[in-house]
Amino acid sequence: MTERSASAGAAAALAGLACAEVVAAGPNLPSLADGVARTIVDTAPRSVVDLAVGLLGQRDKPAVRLAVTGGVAAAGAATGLGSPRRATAAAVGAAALAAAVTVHRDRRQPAGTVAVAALGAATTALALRALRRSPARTTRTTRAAVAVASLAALAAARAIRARRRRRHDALTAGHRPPDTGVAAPQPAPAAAATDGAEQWGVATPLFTPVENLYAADVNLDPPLLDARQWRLEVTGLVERPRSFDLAELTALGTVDFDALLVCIHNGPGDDRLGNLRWTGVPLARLLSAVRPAPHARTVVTRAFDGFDMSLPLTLLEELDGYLVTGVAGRPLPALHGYPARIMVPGIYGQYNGVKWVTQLHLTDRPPADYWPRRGWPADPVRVRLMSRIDPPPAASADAPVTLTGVAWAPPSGVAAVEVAVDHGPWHPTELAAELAPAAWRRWRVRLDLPAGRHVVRSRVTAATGEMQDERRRPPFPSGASGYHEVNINVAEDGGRSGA
Ligand SMILES: Nc1nc2c(c(=O)[nH]1)N[C@H]1C(S)=C(S)[C@@H](COP(=O)(O)O)O[C@H]1N2
Ligand SMILES: [Mo]
Repeated sequence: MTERSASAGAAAALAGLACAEVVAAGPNLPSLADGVARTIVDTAPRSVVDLAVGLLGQRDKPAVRLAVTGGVAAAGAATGLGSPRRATAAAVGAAALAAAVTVHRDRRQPAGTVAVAALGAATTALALRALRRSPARTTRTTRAAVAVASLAALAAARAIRARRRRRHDALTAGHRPPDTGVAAPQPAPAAAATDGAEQWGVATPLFTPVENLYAADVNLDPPLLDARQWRLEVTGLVERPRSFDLAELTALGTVDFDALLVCIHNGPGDDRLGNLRWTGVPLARLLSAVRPAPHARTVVTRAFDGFDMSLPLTLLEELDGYLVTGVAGRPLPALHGYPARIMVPGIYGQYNGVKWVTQLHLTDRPPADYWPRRGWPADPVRVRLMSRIDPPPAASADAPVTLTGVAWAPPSGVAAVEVAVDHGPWHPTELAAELAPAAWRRWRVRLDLPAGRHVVRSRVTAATGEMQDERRRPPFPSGASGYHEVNINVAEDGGRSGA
């Protein structure tokens, strides 16, 4: 006797998924769940992606994974209501589809990926058969237990992959004997790494710790590339097409530069940006080694994950671009593009090049890149100048309050930052020394504020004289804008008056 049951179907589908994920995680075969999730990322309308980033921020990836897991359970529930033969056919069909989209994304291990999918389908079919037998023997509790165990196994598979990534970063960061053949970036001449504001109590550090740098990309898990096999192909309209390994690239000469990386989704007050010291080969040097043809107009930067972005050569004459191999004195972490990424300070992250870069292709054709195909402008969008206020300290009316923050205006740099209280007049602030025009600049201001609740706004003026745009704009299509505002409650006297 078999019972047609949604809960048995859902539990069986989760068991199949968990089995596939655990088996794939061990030998580092691609994750089918991530393959499906990536397909969703690649095909979702631009407005849906924007909404997800806006609502979820850095939780976007766990959310997509959760959606896939939920989708598998729901599909299983529907399947559980059908006949056993149909249920098996549905499991095989879903697994085949998952394998196809996963292999399409990552072609490194097609046979292993198909085998994992087959295992998942078989597990689902067998589990469904077992769970659907006489309701007396397989109670709701059994089904719930199978579902819970499957979710635990999915978490374990994630933990295995997270551990592998940490090991990869530790290895490439040179924490182990250098038997990996990976060339660490050359130690660069020690430029001043201070802006003189260490004693100011600015909450935002001058340099963002790499571990705290936001991450944005279309992958569920970053690719873990082997620098010994990695190459950069320079192709298209060049006199000397060439393939470089990492050592050949760094032999062109690396420089250190301080610059912001800003996501186009970074709204007023947000944290989707970082200020770091990067190490890289100037693109000008790299391009002169291959000699672009006179009619070449654009460098298409292509990456291992299928992401691509075009940089007009005229833009590269105006802004310095780099092939980045290191950050904060170490090789790039996997999450941020190991072994190399392209960066052009002054334009937003999604335009300033690609992480895990594999190819630079010179062309005279118009761009047809990952995001422009989905509606974003094809021309690189410049970073908007902005000022951000640190969370205000506790304040009372009997002493001035010090507000601090950071402001940026790449590529020209910050000339002035001002603050206004309750829409009153603008007060100048004191600026820390400029690290680099493409970096952020810290500021502070002392204000005497009467007791009560106030709103403080800040704005920046660039070295070019351009002023920060007050208008609130969404990230699409040209970057979020608007003044950052914070509320501050000033107590009557020394905070003794209580709330
Ligand atoms: N290969 C690749 N490069 C990429 C992306 C991507 O999805 N794939 N995303 C871009 C986007 S949208 C941003 S904001 C920056 C983020 O870089 P980070 O993750 O190091 O902060 O990388 C850019 N480079
Ligand atoms: Mo981004």
